[in-house]
Formats: sequence, structure tokens, C-alpha cells
Amino acid sequence: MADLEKIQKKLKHKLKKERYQHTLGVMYTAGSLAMRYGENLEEALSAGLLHDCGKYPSIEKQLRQCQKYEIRLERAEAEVHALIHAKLGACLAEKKYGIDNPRILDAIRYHTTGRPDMSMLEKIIYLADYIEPGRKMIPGLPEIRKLSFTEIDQAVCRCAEATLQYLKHSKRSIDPMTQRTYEYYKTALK
Ligand code: DGI
Ligand code: FE
Ligand code: FE
Ligand code: FE
Repeated sequence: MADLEKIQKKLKHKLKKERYQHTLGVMYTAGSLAMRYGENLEEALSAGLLHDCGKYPSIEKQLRQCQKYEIRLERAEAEVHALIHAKLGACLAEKKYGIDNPRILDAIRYHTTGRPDMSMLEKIIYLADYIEPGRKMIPGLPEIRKLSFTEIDQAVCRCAEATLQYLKHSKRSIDPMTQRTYEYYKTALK
């Protein structure tokens, strides 16, 4: 636990106030889901706390840091700025926050797009990010919140579907992984 507190202090300085508040919301929500599904509590708290640690610098700086750490971004990824912080975050969690647990690093890496056949910890972070108490209310959110604690795969499917709808509606480019996450969970539930 001492480690978690240390990381918390460091992040509080780095992140903007709202982002830090969101981070705490995700940490505690991930903790609750870990209790529900019998996952390792400390791993869930750590992954929740660090999931957006790649988000503190500006996009320009995020891109520079990716170069510095030799993180390979597909062209589409470099163009879709919302996705950079997930890969960068996994790298910074390892290099700057001393996390060497690959389960935690993958949960950070895939928290924005999800991926097919996620581990329980990956699903927990993907959903906690979406449902934490500080998220502004959007249609369907109360149901996804409830589903997260009852039918986690259905919750993932609904979350991916809602994200795709939002991206289409706002005419943003869709990363293939975001699409694949939805397809996988839609098919898995049939
Ligand atoms: O970092 P957060 O804001 O807490 O949450 P996040 O990492 O899940 O990022 C959410 C944003 O990323 C949200 O506005 C949807 C967007 N996103 C997810 N998949 C894609 C995407 N944006 C684009 N353009 N393309 C995607 O495939
Ligand atoms: Fe994020
Ligand atoms: Fe998300
Ligand atoms: Fe987040």
C-alpha cells in the first residue's frame, strides 16, 4: 500500500485537478469491481490509479515522449490523439512509476480501445474508466453501471457500442481495435 500512496502523491502533482479526481474515481471503482469478481485488489487499485498517467502532457509532448521511449505508433494511432496516452501510459507506468506487472501494464495499454478477449483486470479498468462516479451523465450510463457489477461482458459490449456510436456521431476516425472489441463481445454474447 505504501507504494500506492507514493504514486498517488506523484500523480497529484502531475495531473490537472479534474484528471486527478477522475483517476481516484477510477481507482476506487476498479477496487469495487475487483472485490465483486475476486480479482487482485491491489492490482486493480494500481491500474486504476495509473491508467491515465500518460495524459498529463500536451499532445505534442505526448508524441515527443513516444519518440523518446521508442513507442511504435501506427499512423492511425498518431493521428487519433485520444489514443496516444494509453500506450504512453503503460510505458510511463513501467519506467517512471516502477510497475513491472504485465497484467497492470496491459490494463493501462488497452483501457481506451479495449481489445478482444480481455483479462478480467482489463475489463475492470475499461469499465471503471467509463462508469466512475465523476463521469458526466450520458444516456445509458446507469444501466452500464449496473451491468458492470452483474454481467461484466455485457457491460463491456454496451460500453464499446456506446463509444462507437459517439465516435460515429462526432465523425471521428475509429481505431480498428475499438471496432474489434465491440465485434468480439457482441459475438461472444450470442
Ligand atoms: O482518458 P479518458 O478520457 O478518461 O478516457 P479514455 O482513455 O477511454 O478516452 C476516451 C476517449 O477516447 C473518448 O472520447 C472516446 C475516445 N476513443 C476511444 N476509441 C476511439 C476513440 N477516439 C477515436 N478517435 N477513435 C477511437 O477508436
Ligand atoms: Fe484514458
Ligand atoms: Fe474509456
Ligand atoms: Fe480515464
